[in-house]
Parts: sequence; structure tokens; C-alpha cells
Amino acid sequence: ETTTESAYGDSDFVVVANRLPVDRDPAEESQGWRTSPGGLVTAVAPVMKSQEGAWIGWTGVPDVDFDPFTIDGMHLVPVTLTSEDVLRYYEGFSNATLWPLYHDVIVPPEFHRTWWDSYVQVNERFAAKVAEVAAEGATVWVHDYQLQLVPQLVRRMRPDLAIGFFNHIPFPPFELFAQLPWRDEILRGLLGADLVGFQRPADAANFRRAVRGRLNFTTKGSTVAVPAGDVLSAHTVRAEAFPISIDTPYLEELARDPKIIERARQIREEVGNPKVVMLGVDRMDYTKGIRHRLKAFGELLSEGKLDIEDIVLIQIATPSRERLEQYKIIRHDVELAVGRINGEQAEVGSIAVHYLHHSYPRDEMTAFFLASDVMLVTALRDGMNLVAKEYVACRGSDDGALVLSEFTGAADQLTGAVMVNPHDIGNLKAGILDAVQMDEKTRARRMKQMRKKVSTDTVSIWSKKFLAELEAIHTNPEAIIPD
Ligand code: ADQ
Repeated sequence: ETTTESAYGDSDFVVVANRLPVDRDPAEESQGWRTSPGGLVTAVAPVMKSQEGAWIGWTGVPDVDFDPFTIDGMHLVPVTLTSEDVLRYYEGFSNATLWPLYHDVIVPPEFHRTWWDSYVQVNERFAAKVAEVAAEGATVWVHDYQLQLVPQLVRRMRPDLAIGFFNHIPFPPFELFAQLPWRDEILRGLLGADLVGFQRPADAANFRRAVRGRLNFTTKGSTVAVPAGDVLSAHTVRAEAFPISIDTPYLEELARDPKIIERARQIREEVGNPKVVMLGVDRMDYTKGIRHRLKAFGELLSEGKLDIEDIVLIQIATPSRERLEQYKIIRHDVELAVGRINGEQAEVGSIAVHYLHHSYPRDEMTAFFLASDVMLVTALRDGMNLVAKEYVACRGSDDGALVLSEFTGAADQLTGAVMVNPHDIGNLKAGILDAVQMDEKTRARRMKQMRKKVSTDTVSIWSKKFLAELEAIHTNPEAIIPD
């Protein structure tokens, strides 16, 4: 069906992300794939279906070329990664250089020129695909730190396109970002976009400061002026905050489902019907502060401030990036800490920490949220942290308390939480006790306020806002967009 009149592709709306929203599915009837649910899919699927849309990304399977295919009404365009790309571009530069650098160097970032070369090559491969599938004047939305060079590469090939970029993780303070040997290339890569979105205003400000500090471009408010004579063509770029959210209506519906409510009751029973169930849900990542959380909980038990008869902690940690050294270390440390707490505090028939190193379907996850009185989100640094918002969305009865690290993007918004500094174990312990002991009325007032925030602020509103602003400034770069 491809038309031959135009050298351009057919897609009016193109999403570009490291991963396609699918996983391999060996079941016969599935044509090899099943969609993997996630906030981004929920947010962009409607736009992709209403327009001629395409999603460009990697399948998660190395060394195999796949043809484009359609699943659940979404047109997916695979980009091939070799095993070496996975090692260097993905596990290396993305997850062992950029990830720790952008998360306040919680672990030391590694700088390797071979990783950088691979990052450039893979970004070029993604950009070439965009240039191929995008229709004239199409909107392109590039996601996340793995693809920061794509905006510039695409702009060079296709100046007709409206290009947006959204960074899901923090953008670091200039003094940390400046360590990166390829800092100027990254900044120029991002400045190929018309609109660069960040989670927090502070991230956008860090980015603009880096642009001024390294490239000497002027900024005014959220606008960056890219001058003529630079390797980029002269244009203006907006850099501002678009805090991501969740599919609130869907979670609220799940939280009202009698089957899930019953499952939540069962979970409480299975952990011994204690007075208080506390919950942690994270990818197994050193940014999430799981060790700090366990340290605080262990001390509260051993000091007798919390009693094993009354309270359990369920810690769910999804396996993540398991081939990387720092992820082996965090897993080892967490498992050691869990073993130590249970060894010292638990008795036959009563466990202090229920540790689950698995991924769960959304229904089961919702049951865990419903079953828990106190949610612990203690990240040392986190772009947003959707878990905090998901917990709030599930508390339809306005009970439950959220302990929230001030180093998450969510802390800007969920001001009804008990805020903690997870680096300060004393403060973390005090926060946990506060949440456990908070009276019902206070809990209800604070939860209600937070629930209002997540119910008016959904992921579909987030994507609409981003795309509307991209559209507006692409057609009129001088446009003033009110908040
Ligand atoms: P993540 O670092 O992955 O995301 P988060 O925002 O908490 O962190 O999202 C995790 C998602 O995975 C949540 O939807 C959660 O429910 C789900 N999940 C976690 N453990 C699970 C398990 N065991 N089983 C099933 N599901 C599980 C990155 C950034 C964040 C930013 C998001 C979105 O690091 O800061 O909020 O992108 O922009």
C-alpha cells in the first residue's frame, strides 16, 4: 500500500523508544509476541490508533532482524541490536555510564570510548528508521536517555518534522554532568528537538544550565536559542517539566474489583494478619534505596520500637539488569540484609520481611497495594517514581500512608506523604514510625489530597499536554504557552 509519490514514509506520529512495548511469547496462537503493559503504551496508544502511528524500538531479542508488524492496533517497527550493541550501547553506555551519572553518581559511572562509539552507532540506526517511516511534517516523540542523540540526527535528515524528546530519569546538576567526556555531544543531540521534556522543573533547569555553561547558548525562561553557525541549524528549543503520571482510571477500577479486594484480604491472611502491613515495590536497582529501607526497618525492630507481632514488611523487587556488576552487588546486599533481619528478628511462624524477587501481573500488584497500610518509597534519586502514584490511586477508601523520599520527582506533587531523606537513617526511621502511628483522620485527610492529585493528573493528560505544546511551538516557535 505504500505510495510512491513521496520519498517520505506513511506515519504521521512516530514514537521512538529503546524497547518496543512487546515481549516474546512462545504460545502458538500469539504470532510470537504479546504486548507488555506500561504507562507509556497507555498514554500513546490512543494517539497511535487515531493517527497513522508507528513505534520504533528494539524487540529485546539480540541478533535477529524482524519485519515491522502490527499488534493490538499498533504498528511496530523493530530496530536490530547485536549482542555487542547490547553489551556496549545498552548495558554499557546507557546503564553503566548514563544511568549512574544521571542519578547523582550513587555508584561510579564508567566511561569507555568503545561504549560511546556503540551509543552513537545505535542512535544513528534509530534516527535512520525515523527518517524512513515518518510522513512529511510528522510528529516524532523520542523517549529517554538511551536515545539522546536521535533528535539532532533526525533534524539533520528531516527538518520538516516536529521533534519532541522526553527524559524519564533525572537530569543531573551541571557539576556532575560535566564529568561526561561526551557532554557537548549529548547536549547538541537533545537540542535537535523542538521540545525537551523533563520530570521536574529542577531537571529542566539543570539542562538549561548545562547548555549555557558548555555551549554558551542563551536561554530565556524555558527557551534555548540555538544560534546560526553552530553545528545545529538556528532554531529555538523549549526545555521544561512535564511530570509523568499513571493510568489512574484503570487502577481505580482494578482497586474496586471484588476479586482483587478478596485477593488483598488473602495476602494479609497469608502474612499472618498483622496489625500493619508495610510494602516496598521496586525494580532491583541501587537508586531505589532498598538497603536503606531495610536498615531502618531492622533497627526499629531490634530497638523494640516496632514489634514483629504487629508488623510485616513485604518487599517486592523485580529482577533488573542482572548481568551488570552493580546490580549483582545490590541484589546480594539486599538479600543479605533480609536474611539478617529475619535471622535476628523472626521466629518460627512469623517472618519480618517477606522478600519476593519476581515480577507480578497488574491485578496481583494492585492486590498488594490494597493489602498494605504503609507504602515505603525511599529512592535515593528517582525521575518520578510511579509506584508512589499507583499506591495512592488504589486507596479509594482514603486509608493508608505513604512514606516518600524527597529525592523522587513524585515528592513535588504528593505533598501529603510523610517526606523522608533516606540517606538519614534516623530520619527514615522517624518517618516510618510516623506513618505507622498516624491517626486515621490524619491519614484520610492526607490520602484524599494525594488521591485528588493523581486522579486529575493522568498519563493521558500528560501525553496530550506534551504533544499539544510540541505542535504549538513547531508551528509557531515564538508562541507563549501558559501553564
Ligand atoms: P522505573 O525506574 O522502572 O521507571 P517506576 O517509576 O517506579 O520506576 O516504575 C516502575 C513500574 O514497574 C511501576 O509501574 C511498577 O508498578 C512496576 N513494577 C515494579 N515492580 C514490579 C513487579 N515486581 N512486578 C510488576 N510490576 C512491577 C523510570 C524512572 C522513573 C519514572 C518512570 C516513568 O526511573 O523515575 O517514574 O521511568 O517515567
